[in-house]
Amino acid sequence: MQQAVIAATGLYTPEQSISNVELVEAFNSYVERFNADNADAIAAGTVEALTPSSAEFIEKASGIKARFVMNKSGILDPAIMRPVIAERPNEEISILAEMAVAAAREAIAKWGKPVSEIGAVLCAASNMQRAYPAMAIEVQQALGIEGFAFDMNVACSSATFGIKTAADFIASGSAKAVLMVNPEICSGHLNFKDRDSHFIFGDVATAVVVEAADRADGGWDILGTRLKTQFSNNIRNNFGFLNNAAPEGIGATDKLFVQEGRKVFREVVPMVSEMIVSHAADLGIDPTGLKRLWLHQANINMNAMIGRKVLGRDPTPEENVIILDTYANTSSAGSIIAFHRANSDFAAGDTGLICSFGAGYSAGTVFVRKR
Ligand code: CO8
Repeated sequence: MQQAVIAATGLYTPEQSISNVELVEAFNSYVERFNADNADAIAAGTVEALTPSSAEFIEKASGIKARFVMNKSGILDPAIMRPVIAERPNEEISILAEMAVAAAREAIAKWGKPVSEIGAVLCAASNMQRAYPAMAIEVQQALGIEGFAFDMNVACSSATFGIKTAADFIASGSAKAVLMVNPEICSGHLNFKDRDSHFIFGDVATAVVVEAADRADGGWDILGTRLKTQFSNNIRNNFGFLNNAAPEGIGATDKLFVQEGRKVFREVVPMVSEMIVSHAADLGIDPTGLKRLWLHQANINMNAMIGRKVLGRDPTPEENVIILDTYANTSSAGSIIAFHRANSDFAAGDTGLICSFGAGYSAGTVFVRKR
């Protein structure tokens, strides 16, 4: 069976960023306006007054200080409160594919081989721009790659599921190299009028080239991959192709991201910690000896708890990489941004873990060793 290697990664970061203070200022203006417009109904008890948000709460509860976005002006306009992204004609590359291509170009340039060696493209992300044609096929076309391509969605766990799928294609001989991209415009499905979640997500794209070990010059041996899913209603987005058939139409808020954040925290931390420890044991890896954790980036306190359970001590900032302070939760891309930005000090033989977790529930572990 042919082993697989992570050969290179790439990152596309949007130009615009929103700080917590800016986000909260816009939200609180919206709240003030809503409460003033509905003063009579609020006084009569038929409408509930909205409560302001706070930048201090956001940073303390999540570790997020800022997020990158594709459109800042719409999100920060209290009369709009959503990104405004113009639809493009079919002849033009779509915005999600464009972000993915930018990240892929960096990964391919670092890899240093011609795209003719890539046999498959996977677009693994939480939200696709459209049902079809696949984003992955658009990326394939833009980069001049032959072979096959398809989209896959496992919410925040999409990237580890994508790496596993790529490694399996290599093991079975379906492709010699696979490009996996994770474009995320999370702001497009975030309810910026919801105090509990308006701060959580940001936009970004990442890319990973996975290659057969016998052809790879360097990179990272994939020592083992494991996937897990367990149904939960605690993170949902009911947007879908049947919305148009629903009696109430498309506008309901459950067609955007909703979650029971506390329950997610409580249930996902033990599930993921146990999964990492048992996968490490099955691979003969001592988890306390891992040099680095590149975990999914949803909440800094969650990552600290998982890090402590896996390493058996309080991890140092170098051991447990945090990028959510400036990127927020970027869904599938989070653990790949962390890996991309914090692996250059690894020596041959050093071992680390890429791990993602999120809606489904879903979780994926990818143990890697520097070649
Ligand atoms: N400002 C001020 N106060 C607030 C705010 C706010 N914005 N929001 C809530 N509060 C208040 C609450 O009212 C509450 O007050 P009280 O105690 O008086 O009732 C208090 O703060 C505490 O509220 P919470 O219990 O909600 O706060 P937590 O401490 O639990 O923190 C978090 C909330 C940060 C959401 C936390 O629960 C968390 O991070 N949980 C884990 C979430 C997670 O990992 N989710 C995974 C989602 S990602 C995924 O898989 C989906 C992928 C799809 C992506 C698509 C893009 C849209």
